[in-house]
Amino acid sequence: MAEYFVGHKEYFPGIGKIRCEGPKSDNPLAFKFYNPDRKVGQKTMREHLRFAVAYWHSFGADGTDPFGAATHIHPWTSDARNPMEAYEHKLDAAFEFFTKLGVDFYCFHDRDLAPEGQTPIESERNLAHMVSLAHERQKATGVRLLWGTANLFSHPRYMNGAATNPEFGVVAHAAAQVKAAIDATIELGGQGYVFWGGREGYMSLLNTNLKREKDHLARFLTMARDYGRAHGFKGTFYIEPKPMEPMKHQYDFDVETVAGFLRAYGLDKDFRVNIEANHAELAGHDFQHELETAAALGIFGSVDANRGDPRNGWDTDQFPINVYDTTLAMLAILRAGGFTTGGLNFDAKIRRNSVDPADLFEAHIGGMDAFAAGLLAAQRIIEDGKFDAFVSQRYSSFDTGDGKRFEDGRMKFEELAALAPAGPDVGRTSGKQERLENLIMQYVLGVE
Ligand code: XUL
Ligand code: CO
Repeated sequence: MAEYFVGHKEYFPGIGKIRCEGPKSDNPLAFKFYNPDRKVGQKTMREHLRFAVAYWHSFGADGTDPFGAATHIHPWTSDARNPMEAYEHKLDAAFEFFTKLGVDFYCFHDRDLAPEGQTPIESERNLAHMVSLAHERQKATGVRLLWGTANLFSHPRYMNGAATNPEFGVVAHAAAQVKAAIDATIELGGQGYVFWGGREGYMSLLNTNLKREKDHLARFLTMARDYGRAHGFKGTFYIEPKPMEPMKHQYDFDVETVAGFLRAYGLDKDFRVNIEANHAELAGHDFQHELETAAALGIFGSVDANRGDPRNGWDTDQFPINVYDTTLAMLAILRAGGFTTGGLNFDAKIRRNSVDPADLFEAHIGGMDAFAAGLLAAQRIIEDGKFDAFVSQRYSSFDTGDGKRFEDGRMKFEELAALAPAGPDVGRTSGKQERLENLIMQYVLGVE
């Protein structure tokens, strides 16, 4: 992979290509577990994990919070002579970062890449300009687009929703944005296109026609899908569930809700889910729960890899570091057959007081190591087969005889009722949770 910053201003001077130095390294700018070319089962780590950097958090966010102004002063913005040049420099900084870190993918919103214009046509022109530059940089470096999306939540016009807005004109505005963002994704060879409905929900039911809004959302998604397919988009459409924030209630609450919605409106063939760890937590679920639910429903697609803080109820978007969680996540992902068009996108941001350029590298290094270690542990769990053997045994009464006839639908309810066994010990089989938890600990701590 070419070192892209050559010939441009270097935005992360003093930081070179990040390499794997093994678990004992004390170099904060080295991988400890992520070794891209290491084979784990049939694939390399890089092929399994398909890491992506989120353009918005890494190059757009500036540390602003509801109580204070920006703390991250980006050189790629401050050295620009006009607004568009700032976006061009940001692109240079981003590709320098991708190549130094050694990730194969990135993800963006339309407005991360290019500024909004005075009219939809001007916005589209701005985006097209930046897309052509991004295309050149993709070709020069080999970095690819995991997915694109449209920001349908920041502009004030979307305060009452985008596709679910009670005013038709806003819905049309959202369509103009999504159309251009799908075009950009197609042009850049994006493997997916995400819909995150940040404002698709309500603040109060007193002013909301819930049924009409959901119908409009489905209508909008159907039209966008048809447009994408007609214009050559072969990738996966994803819905990213989130229960709330910024709205009090979002329609794409969690995986199960999204699955029901997709089926109700006949969208389940083209759409899968992009599951974010922090969103799972806000919905009151474990990350593993959302992944396994998606796999069970046949809609597992991609992951926004981050973590929340269990002590507070908002989307802190921190980098993932909990190897127990990443092990259970990778176990679910491997069992689902691994990623196809999806990957692990770090929808995560460094903290407001992380103001050194190296902090962005160290954050990603930690996230990549956490998932690499999780992958190693999960692969060993699968290869050893102890958990699978236990769970298979637990359900073995359905493998033959009456249990199998029940499972296959070859039994009447009366017959099932008549087969109720007598005796006090029926059902008194230990679930062995503690033994299994101890076993997980051995795999997690045995990573090498
Ligand atoms: C917001 C969020 C978004 C989506 C893309 O919580 O996760 O960044 O991932 O719009
Ligand atoms: Co996300």
